[in-house]
Amino acid sequence: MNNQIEHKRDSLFAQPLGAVSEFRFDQSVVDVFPDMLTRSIPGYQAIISQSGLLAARYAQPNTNLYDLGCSLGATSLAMHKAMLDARAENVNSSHGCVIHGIDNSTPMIKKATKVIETQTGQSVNENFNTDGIPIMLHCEDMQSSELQNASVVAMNFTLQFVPPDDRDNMMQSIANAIEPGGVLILSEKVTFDDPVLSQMHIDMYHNFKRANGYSDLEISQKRNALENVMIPDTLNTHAKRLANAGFSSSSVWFQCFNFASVIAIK
Ligand code: GEK
Repeated sequence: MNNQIEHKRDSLFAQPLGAVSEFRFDQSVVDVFPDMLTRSIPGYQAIISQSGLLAARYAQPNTNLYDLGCSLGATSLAMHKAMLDARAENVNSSHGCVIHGIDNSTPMIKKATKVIETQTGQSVNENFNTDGIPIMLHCEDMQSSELQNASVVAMNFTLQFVPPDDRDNMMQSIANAIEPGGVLILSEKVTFDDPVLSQMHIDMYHNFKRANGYSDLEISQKRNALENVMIPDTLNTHAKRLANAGFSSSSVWFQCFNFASVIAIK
C-alpha cells in the first residue's frame, strides 16, 4: 500500500514453531499485513486497483459500497480514489455514495482507520456534508452485518474464511442487498477438481512465494496454520452459489494460478 505508514516485513513463520497454532488476524499479522498479502497473493495489487475501477464503473448515486473483510482498507481506498478520479473526469455516478469497510478484527480496524485517514486526509466515519466520498469503518462480523441499498460489494479474499456451511447464507444476504445493475467483486484462493491442474497451480503458487523470498519452512508452517481456517472452493462452486443467490451473470475477470477474481452482476 502506498502511504506514509510504516509496515514491517512478514517473518511470522520464519522460525521453527513446533506446534503451529491456528492463524488469527491479531496485532502481529496487522503489523506485517501489506507485505504478507503482496508476497503471498499472486496479482494482489492488480486485483485491488481494478476493484477500484470496477467500483467506479458500477457505483450508482445515493447507494452504499461495501468492502467486506476490509483489513487495512486497501479496497476501500482503491474504490475511493477511482470514484474521485471518475468525478474529476465528469464520469460521475458517485453522488451521495458511502463506502463501508467491515472487518471483525479490532487491530485491523484500528490500523485501517490510521491508514485511511493518512492516505485520504479525511476522517473516517465523517465527511457526510462535504463533496467528498465518506468512508465508514465497522468492526463487526460481516455475517450479521445489515447490508442494504448497495451498488457495489467487494469481498476480496474473505469468503474463504467463512465456514463453508455459512457461505450460501452469506451470499444470499449480499445478493439481497445489491440493487439491480449492481455488482459483487469476489476474489478468492480457489481449488481445482482436476488433480493434475490442481498440483500445477499449487506448485506454481509455492514457486511464486519462494520467488518473493519465503522459505520452504515459512510456506509449510503458514499452510499448516491456515489449514482449518481458510477453506477454498472451486470456481464452479462459486459460480453455482452466485447463480443460486440471484446474480444474473458472473465471470472470472482475473486469475493467476490458484487465485481468482469474479464479477457477478445482479
Ligand atoms: C484486502 N480484503 O486487503 N467478518 C468480518 N471480517 C472477517 C470475517 C468475518 N466473519 N472473517 C474474516 N474477516 C483485504 C484482505 S484478508 C485476506 C482480506 C487474507 C476478515 C479478517 O479479519 C481479515 O482482515 C480479512 O477478513 C481477510 O484486500 O488475509 O488472506
